[in-house]
Amino acid sequence: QSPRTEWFEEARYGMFIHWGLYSAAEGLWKGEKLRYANNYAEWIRYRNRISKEEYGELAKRFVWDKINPEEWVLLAKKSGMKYIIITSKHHDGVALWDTKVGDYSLPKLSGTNRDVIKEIAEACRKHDMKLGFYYSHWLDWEHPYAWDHNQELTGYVTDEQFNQYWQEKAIPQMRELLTNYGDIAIMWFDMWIPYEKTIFKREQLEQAVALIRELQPNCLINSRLGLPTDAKYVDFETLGDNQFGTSYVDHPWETPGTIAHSWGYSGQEKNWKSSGQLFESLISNVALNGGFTLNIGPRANGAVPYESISRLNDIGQWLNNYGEA
Ligand code: JFZ
Repeated sequence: QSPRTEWFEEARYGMFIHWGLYSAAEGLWKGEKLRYANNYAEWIRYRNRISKEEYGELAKRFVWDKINPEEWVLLAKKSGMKYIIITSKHHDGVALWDTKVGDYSLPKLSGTNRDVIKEIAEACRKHDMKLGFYYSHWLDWEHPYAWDHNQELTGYVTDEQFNQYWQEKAIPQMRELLTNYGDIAIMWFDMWIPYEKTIFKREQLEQAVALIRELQPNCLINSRLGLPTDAKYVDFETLGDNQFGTSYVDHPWETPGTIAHSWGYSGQEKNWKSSGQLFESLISNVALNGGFTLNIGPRANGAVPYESISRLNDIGQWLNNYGEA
């Protein structure tokens, strides 16, 4: 086991944050609910076939004088969470930070000089919280040469074209994230099928590993990068969403979980899990040497839904009273 992962094996409980243009849609597009019942709110551009231009308009709905990432950090801290992973770029291709790679970013689309990634990085440093970035490396519905697994939005893409996306957008953007925001604890990738079944070449994924090792030698890489799970590439395993451990595992692992259904904010959520259920998920994973990364989906004004805050508080209170550090 590498010393890199030591803190992660102690941490066990972290906060996932899904926040982006989709948060402003709130699971509705022009009065129409997400197509396909039971779909994720952060997939609305894809599911409801929204054009890039119209989707970009959602950026106008962000309420900048209310948005304060430090509040998310304080909520995590108070809830007993030891790290935060935020969607620096989700499948929609929108960079939350002030990227110099292209102009498809939240700051540029909403005409603000605020850089939420910079702010959360500063708040994490201030409050002694580890920070990780979710970066959607294979799906990017904005770049014409990136991939969408059904080739419905981007159309058919050749190997050469995909490599152009990789070299001109993904790699340079990851370089920015790993250069400009201080210590990054985790790069969290999200390709849930083996790379051989995708357009990726092994060398391209190895290029990402080399970049991360070069710029941030302590940064952990999760298994959804897509390379075979061998310690050289993968620091911890990410199970399927909301899938929990069934037996003791010897290497570091975690489950990413939601409090209701969607990851991004949806006004349509009905079935919120109980505090007890979520707590049981945490405890059962920890008992099997795993961890739990529990998601919140703040709204476009930065507010975290009451349902999420109350459940985080319940778990946090127990941890603060009875949990061993
Ligand atoms: C992916 C994303 O598509 C989703 O929007 C969210 O970001 C989530 C954390 O990850 O969705 C998945 C990924 C993997 C599985 C299911 C949904 N899986 O392995 O079962």
